[in-house]
Amino acid sequence: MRIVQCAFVAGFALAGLMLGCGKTETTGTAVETTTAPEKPKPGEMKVISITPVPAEEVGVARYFPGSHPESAIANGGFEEWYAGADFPAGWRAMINAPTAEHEETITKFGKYSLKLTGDKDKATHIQPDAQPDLADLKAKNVLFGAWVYTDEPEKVLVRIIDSWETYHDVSPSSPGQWELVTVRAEIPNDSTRVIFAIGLLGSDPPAVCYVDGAALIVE
Ligand SMILES: [Ca+2]
Repeated sequence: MRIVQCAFVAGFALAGLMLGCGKTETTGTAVETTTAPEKPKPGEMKVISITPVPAEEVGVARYFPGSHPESAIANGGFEEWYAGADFPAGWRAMINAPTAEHEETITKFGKYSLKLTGDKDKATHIQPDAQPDLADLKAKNVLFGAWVYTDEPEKVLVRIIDSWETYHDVSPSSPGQWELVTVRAEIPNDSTRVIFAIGLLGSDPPAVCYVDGAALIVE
């Protein structure tokens, strides 16, 4: 399990010029930073906890039964699919699209899960098509996650991206079994952007994962 944070200076982000990259390691549910804490930048998000299993120990598993009534995103159970296109309703690609297919055999809840196949050259992501307005997320804690099944856990990322394009990531820790993976973070009052995404790192052959029971809880 790891969390990698890459800070981009906003003015140079479009040019893809990375001016600073710090690495933060975690050993449990709490984030441990190897460098002295710096003064938060405007809009910088604070990660409260990340959870591969045992999610039950931190009391979040109840939010991920496949379709929690408090979830702020639609079709987290991937039971609904766009007609004529093999892509789950309520979700869309973020920049580079993984291949999305409905899966009937390896499922956690209901009839279907989401099978994602990545790309051999680049990272691919999906994100909810609709989420709460930013104003409704400010000064709140958010909990985003999903059940994930993969043989290549290090290549699967559940992430929240903040105003500085800092990626707050968590990967599953166990291959070949369903695992609940979540990120909980505090959205600052001066946030300008929050993105929730599930991604696959580029690899050859492309990585494959199955996703079910995704939810976004605004606490
Ligand atoms: Ca399902």
